[in-house]
Amino acid sequence: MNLLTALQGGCGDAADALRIDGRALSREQLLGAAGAVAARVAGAAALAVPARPTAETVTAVVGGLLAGVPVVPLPPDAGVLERAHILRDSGAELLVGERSAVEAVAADHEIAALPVDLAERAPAGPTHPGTGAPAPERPAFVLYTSGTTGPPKGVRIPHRAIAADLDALAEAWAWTPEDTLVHGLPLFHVHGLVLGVLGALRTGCKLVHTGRPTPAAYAEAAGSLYFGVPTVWSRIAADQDAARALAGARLLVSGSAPLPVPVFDRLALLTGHHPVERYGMTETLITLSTRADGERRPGSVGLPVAGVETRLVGEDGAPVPADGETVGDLQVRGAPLFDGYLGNPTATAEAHTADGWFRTGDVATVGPDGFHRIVGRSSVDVIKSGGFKIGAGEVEAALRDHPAVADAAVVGAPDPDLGQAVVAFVIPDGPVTGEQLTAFVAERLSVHKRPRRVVLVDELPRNAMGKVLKKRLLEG
Ligand code: MCA
Ligand code: AMP
Repeated sequence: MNLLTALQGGCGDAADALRIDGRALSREQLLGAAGAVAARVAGAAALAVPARPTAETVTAVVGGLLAGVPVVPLPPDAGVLERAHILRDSGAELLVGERSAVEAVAADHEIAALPVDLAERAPAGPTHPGTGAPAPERPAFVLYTSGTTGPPKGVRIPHRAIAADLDALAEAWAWTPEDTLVHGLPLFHVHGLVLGVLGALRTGCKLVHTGRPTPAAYAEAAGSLYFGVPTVWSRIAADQDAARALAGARLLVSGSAPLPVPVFDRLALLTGHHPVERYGMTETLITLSTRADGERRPGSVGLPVAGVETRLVGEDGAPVPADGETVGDLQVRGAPLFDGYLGNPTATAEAHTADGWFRTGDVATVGPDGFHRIVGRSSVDVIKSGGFKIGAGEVEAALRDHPAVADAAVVGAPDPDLGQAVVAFVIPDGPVTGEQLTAFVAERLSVHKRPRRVVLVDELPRNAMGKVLKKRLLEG
């Protein structure tokens, strides 16, 4: 399946089709270097890419996709425990990307490093990998996502899911080759990587990656289409000059976490644009969105995108009324869905209903007009901070590994900048400081998973079954 149609189509190329990390590449240059990667990695079970936002990272990803080898992005700041888990669980046989990054990871793990050379070109001839087309059901990515407990699970995302979702989004957002897409999101999640990179390579629009998603960088990029998580948009809304500079854009798109209504309103005031809000998950890609040609209502994620169906069910499993008020568990099905957690059929089965719908774990309402509103998550143990999904259980387990920790409970406390901030309540078992525990977590997991605040306590509130009462921790 040709996922990257515009990249491979070769029409209308520009010298700066891709701008990232201070470099500009044409699509022809990218395709040439990625074709060389494809030739070298063909036949591997999977390849891991240390996903700093660079031209080498994009080339490594595209090389894997052309060769039909599943790509496993590694968060660049992943601590030892998280990195070892991802590499082992995914079965990645090669590390492909920037020389310094692949060599650093290979020094700690038993895996071969293959540095990307941007000057290299694909070998000529019709048989090199990349001229064929991987089967639609072949996994394009294995992306790691946190659940309520345990280490992150590998989500297998087939080529067909990505093609279907990007086409549905192009239709909903009137996304064309004339656009210049701007964002500064990480390249190890769906938002920055699938939408933010492959979206540009499939539609044929230019892409500017800003490195970090700062208001100043967004303002300077002069794009037409902007992607951001709510933390990015609220920082822009607080920076009048940066926000006003986006007035010339065509469409601002928010997702990965709820966009607060005051941020929506302020963006509308300063930029003149009502932002599109869309909803998705690693497992489902983007399933709901407001539209470029439709109403963009604050607090609403709109309608199912083409190829997606949704339903809301109550506790008894029966559908809830579409009255815009009654909340139900959101379930989805359709073309952009994943095809299972890698090596974990039990988790895959648990995530689906007997009649084949995926349980998102989010709670929502739907109105008579079909507009959806995400109300929250059914579990307090899944935290969204700055758009990153963080499993409370994973952070608690890391804290409990510290010799001076007797027990720990982690919650997502409301935070005006990050939506939720990771806060740890820890019962110490010896002298230890909050800073030491934060550093301990950062070393083992990713930087964004470390607690922003550690509260040392004598005991944790529990119910009669011994379960920690997290709601009480949040209130107190
Ligand atoms: C980070 N810092 C910390 C901590 N965490 N310091 C102390 N304690 C902590 N716990 C440091 C950073 O390392 C950095 O340090 C400094 O704080 C400020 O960093 P900055 O980048 O400004 O902000 P941030 O607060 O760390 O992050 C905000 C962010 C980030 C940039 C918005 O959260 C982000 O990139 N989010 C995007 C997440 C995303 O793409 N999710 C999509 C998931 P220093 O300056 O020294 O480095 S895919 C998905 O959800 C679905 C499919 C969907 O719907 O999209
Ligand atoms: P992830 O697993 O990182 O892909 O995160 C998916 C989760 O992000 C969803 O289950 C939602 O809880 C949340 N999410 C994504 N987009 C939105 C949105 N527009 N509004 C509210 N929550 C969102």
